Formats: sequence, C-alpha cells, structure tokens
Amino acid sequence: MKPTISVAQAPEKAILAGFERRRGAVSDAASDSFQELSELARTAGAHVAGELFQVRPDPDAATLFGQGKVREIRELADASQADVVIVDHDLTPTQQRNLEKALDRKVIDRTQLILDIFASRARTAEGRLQVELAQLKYLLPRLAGQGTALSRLGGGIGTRGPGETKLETDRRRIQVRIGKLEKDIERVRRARALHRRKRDAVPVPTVSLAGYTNAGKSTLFNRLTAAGVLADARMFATLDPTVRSLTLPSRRKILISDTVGFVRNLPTTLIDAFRATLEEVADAELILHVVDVSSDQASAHVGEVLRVLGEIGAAQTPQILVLNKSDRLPAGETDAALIGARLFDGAGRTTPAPSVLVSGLTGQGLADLFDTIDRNLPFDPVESVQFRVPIHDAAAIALIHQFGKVRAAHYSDNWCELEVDAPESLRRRMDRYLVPPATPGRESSGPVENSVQN
Ligand SMILES: Nc1nc2c(ncn2[C@@H]2O[C@H](COP(=O)(O)OP(=O)(O)O)[C@@H](O)[C@H]2O)c(=O)[nH]1
Ligand SMILES: [Mg+2]
Repeated sequence: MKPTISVAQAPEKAILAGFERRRGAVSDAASDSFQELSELARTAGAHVAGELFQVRPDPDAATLFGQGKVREIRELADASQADVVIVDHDLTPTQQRNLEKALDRKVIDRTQLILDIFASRARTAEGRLQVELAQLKYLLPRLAGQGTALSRLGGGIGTRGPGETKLETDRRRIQVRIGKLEKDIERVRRARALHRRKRDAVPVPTVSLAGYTNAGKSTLFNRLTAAGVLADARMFATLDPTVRSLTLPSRRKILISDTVGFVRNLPTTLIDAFRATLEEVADAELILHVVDVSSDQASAHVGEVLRVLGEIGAAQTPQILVLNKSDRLPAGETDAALIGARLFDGAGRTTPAPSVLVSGLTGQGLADLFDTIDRNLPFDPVESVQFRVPIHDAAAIALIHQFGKVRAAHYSDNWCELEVDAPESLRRRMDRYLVPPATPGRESSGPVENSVQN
C-alpha cells in the first residue's frame, strides 16, 4: 500500500438528491436527514451545487426516483456541471448502476459518503482497518459479475481508502482482503488493550475535539490553531492536517486534533467503523466536547456524545463543554455554567463539565477557552511560583521565559526574581531556584525590591 501524493484539487461539485417513501409531504425526519447530508457533503470536501427531493409512496425498482425526477436531476447536474450526485437513501447495486448510466456521472449514496469521510479521518490502526472493512463489505455485493466496473469511477469522493490508498475493486481479492482485515482487527484490538495509553516519544499532551457534524469543530480547530502560537513545525511535520501543535498561554505545548463528527442518522452498518475512528479520542488528555448551543437538539446531542465517549473508554477523561455558536443565542444568555448545567440536565446527567461559551465564527470567548484548557489540562500542570535566579545564570533565565509565563520580573545587581506561571516540568528543572511558598504570617508574597541580600 503505497501512499499517493495528494494534489490540491478544486472541490467536487455535488448535486444532492433526497428521496422519501411516503404519501403526502416530506417528514421532519427526512428533511433533517437531507440537511445533514449537505453538511456531510461539505465535510467530505464537496461543493453543493444543487438539491432536489422526491416524495413517493412507491420507489422505482430500477432507479429509485421516477423517470421524470431522474431527468430533472440530469438537467440540474448538467447545468451546474456537477461531478457527482449524492443520494440520501440506500441504493441497491442495480439502482446505483442505472442511475450512473442515466445521469452520466458518478452516483453515491449516504453510506458511501460517510465512509469516505471516515476514510479520510481514521488515524488509529484499528480505525483504518475498520473503515476499510466497512468499505469493502459495502462494495462487494455491488461488484457482482461486474469485474472492475467500479474503476470507471475514477477517483474522488466514494473511492478513497484510509490513508489515501486506493480501494481494491477486484471481487476475489476483496474477499481475501476482508478475511485478512478481520484477523488484523482482532490482533490490533488485543495489542491495543495491552498498550493503552502508552505514549509516543513526543511527550506532548493531546486535546481532541469531539461532537456532532456541524457543531463547529473544524471552525474552532482552525481558530485555535491560528490564534495559538504554532509550536515547532518540524517536530510534527509528519502529522496529518487534522492534527496541529500549538502553545497555550502557559507556554505548554499541546497537540490538538479535529476528529470525525457524530452523524445523526448513522447507518447501522457503519457503527463499528465510526467507533474505531473515534478511538483516538480515548487517548486524549483532554476532550473539547463541542456542541451547537443554538440547536434545539443540543441536549440530546450532549447525551449521545457522553454515552459514546463512555463506551470507547473516555468517560474519565477530563472534558470541557464548549458551547459553540454563542453568537446565535438571545442576548442575555451569557452564563456558561448555567447553560452547561441545563444541557447536562436535559441529557439526564448531573455533573457538568467546565463550560465555556464561544463563537468559532466571531472568535468571541476564545481567550476564555484557552485559559480553561490551561486550567483543566492535567498533563504537566501549571502553578504560580517564584524563582530567584543568580543574574549570571542567563541560560536559566532564558529557559524560564521560554517554558513559563513570566508575570513579573525584578532585577537587582546579583539576582533576578521572577513571578511565573510554570508547568511542573519547568519547576522540576529549576527547583534549585524555586522560592518556597510564602507562609501565612508574611506580609506579601511578591518580591520586595530591597529583599535582595548577599
Ligand atoms: N453562527 C455560527 N456558525 C458557526 C459557528 N461555528 C461554526 N459555524 C458554522 O457551522 C457550520 C459547521 O461548522 P464546522 O466547523 O464545519 O462543523 P464541524 O462539522 O463540527 O466540523 C459551518 O457553516 C460554520 O460556518 C459559530 O460560532 N457561529
Ligand atoms: Mg469538521
């Protein structure tokens, strides 16, 4: 499996086609699902060029949509020069083939779209294996007697494998591969149980964003990494684009990772792949649980995220509830603790995580979020201390500035006294210069100008 070099491409243009089997008008459930399909298409990197919907009591066996609707889709797709039509309904292999012929372009369904997103997001060994397995199981019945018909799809959404490998499309080889994947997954699972939480050589804590699709994770991810001072890029050069390093106000470095989003109407065949793709969250030191606080589903979403985090073994991981899209809240809704408690309450939980109101769109609340991350990140905890360093030890003074947040510095002839928010690792390295904490009897804990002796 040789990774291909990815070349920046124009986004694929997509037409979204919804279908509901019923009499009368479209149901709320189907229209929510269709709305979500558009979010998912965007997440997969597509540009949505048009949308169509059909409600019919009886689907057409050959093409799902009726013939008139198929023509309409074709016209819209031609007019907008769409590359792909994404159908918000399961397609039988025959329907998919017939639609591709009638529309003269690639046609994928909701399951394939979601698999494509998972494929680009799977980072752990098990995640990659599970996603590939789900993709192959999806493909297999669609290849019946077709040889390599699917290779005409060419590329793009619906054809990507984990880690940019190309999906295997030969039937017999797929079967062999499925058997191997199933064995590998077992092996990786056992190994994983043994090595849980054993970290790589880089001693940097990871903060993971988790939450539903459209909660605003990626927007926040970009905001945070743009606002934070980027740490040494070379050190993390091999990371994929959904992991970045940044420096917190306390000067501690963290890795922040944008993870695959929860999907409201997740096809049951994809649950294992989703779980496995989310597994990396279980290894994070801190989880930023992002929720669209302006959604009327916010409580339900919080409950579901908490439940799944529990199931993947992340129930004990410290968590911050990030109440995003605060710009959409009515004026006066400004008490994050209250809103957080309300959402937890609605989700049937009692202990709310520390809550922060932010807007990834306007940048409001970001400073507060940074501080809250700093306070809640258990890794290398920060404390306010005082150092008293001989002035000739310039290296030590420089180091303290580099790894701590210096709040005040007083120089005299022989000494430099520094008030510093210092991570534990810095306190340990510099412990010979640490000033013992002030005892209650003392007047002031701040450095006094003429306290310098010697
Ligand atoms: N009004 C508002 N919209 C936001 C905010 N954050 C994100 N969005 C929008 O919500 C949509 C989903 O955001 P995205 O970051 O892709 O969500 P993700 O699926 O969780 O990664 C996009 O259209 C964003 O522009 C916010 O704070 N306020
Ligand atoms: Mg995203």
